[in-house]
Amino acid sequence: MAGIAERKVRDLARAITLVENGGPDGLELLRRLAERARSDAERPRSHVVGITGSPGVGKSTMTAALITAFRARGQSVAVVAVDPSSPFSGGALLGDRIRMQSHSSDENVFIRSMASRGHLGGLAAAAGHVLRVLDAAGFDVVVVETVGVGQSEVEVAAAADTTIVMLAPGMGDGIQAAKAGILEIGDLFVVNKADREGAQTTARDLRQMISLATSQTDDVVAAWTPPVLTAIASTDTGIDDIVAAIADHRAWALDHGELERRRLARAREEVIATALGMVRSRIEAASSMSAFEDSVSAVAHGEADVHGAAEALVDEMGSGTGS
Ligand SMILES: Nc1nc2c(ncn2[C@@H]2O[C@H](COP(=O)(O)OP(=O)(O)O)[C@@H](O)[C@H]2O)c(=O)[nH]1
Ligand SMILES: [Mg+2]
Repeated sequence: MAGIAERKVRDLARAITLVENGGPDGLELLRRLAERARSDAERPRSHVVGITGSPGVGKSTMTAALITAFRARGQSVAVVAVDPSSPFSGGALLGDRIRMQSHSSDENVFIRSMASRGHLGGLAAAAGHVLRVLDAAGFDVVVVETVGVGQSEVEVAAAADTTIVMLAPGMGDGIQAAKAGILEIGDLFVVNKADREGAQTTARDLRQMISLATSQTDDVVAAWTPPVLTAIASTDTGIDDIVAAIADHRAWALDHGELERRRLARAREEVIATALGMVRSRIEAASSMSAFEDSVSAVAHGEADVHGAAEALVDEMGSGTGS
């Protein structure tokens, strides 16, 4: 734990692997981090920026551009890239890492990729744990890049303090966004690849859809109208406006209790998912006992009822020591 506050890459990487796995050692580390956080409750918290959108819209390129912009403002940045295609975090997103390599020698930049599958308590819990470590490390900004395809990836992005939905022209993306329910989660929309034809049309369509959606909400005064910006991530064009919009949203969310509401929602999900992971591993431990096999056999042969067998398993689990 010693090196986390100093942002030592090796210690951070090790800590993240521990909490990501969701095992007892990781939970113990989280307990110690929470203990230390309590003694320093006034410290500034990381601002979590979620970036989501279809594969290829330019999320990683945008993330790299944002790192440069935040660093130029003296802010430290951590990136968590969630890749749904790879079950191994070690091998995920190699291309992204290479692309972001220009920042690799800077101790105020930390980049980590994370597989979206294979976590004991699910992706939301694992991502929540990872964010806790990065927060303890004192990063000013944490960018979470997720592919907006799977429900759990979208949920992770939506749980951010500020969520950026990225689109690109000519992919029918505006309509796709509406269909995928991505329209509701964006605090800020970026139409990237503005060097290509159709970017302004896509932006206009989006604005129309957003104004339609926000005109239907009753809380007009408090409502945030998500801005739609255009950018060319590959040439660092439009990045300053995005950084400014992130700051605007943060200020609004702070003022309207939205930041607090999201942090509560995130913590709630994390606690429930972690508890489910614990229950699952206890059930697995209890179900490996021979008494369980006997009761399964009895259920299969109609000699016992499912409910009774499940109850016995739960009782056994409760008395077990698995965690
Ligand atoms: N023309 C153009 N290409 C871009 C832009 N931003 C990113 N790209 C390219 O689009 C491809 C996909 O980008 P990437 O950042 O990997 O997308 P991701 O899958 O959303 O992370 C890469 O070849 C980028 O170089 C842009 O603004 N304009
Ligand atoms: Mg990417």
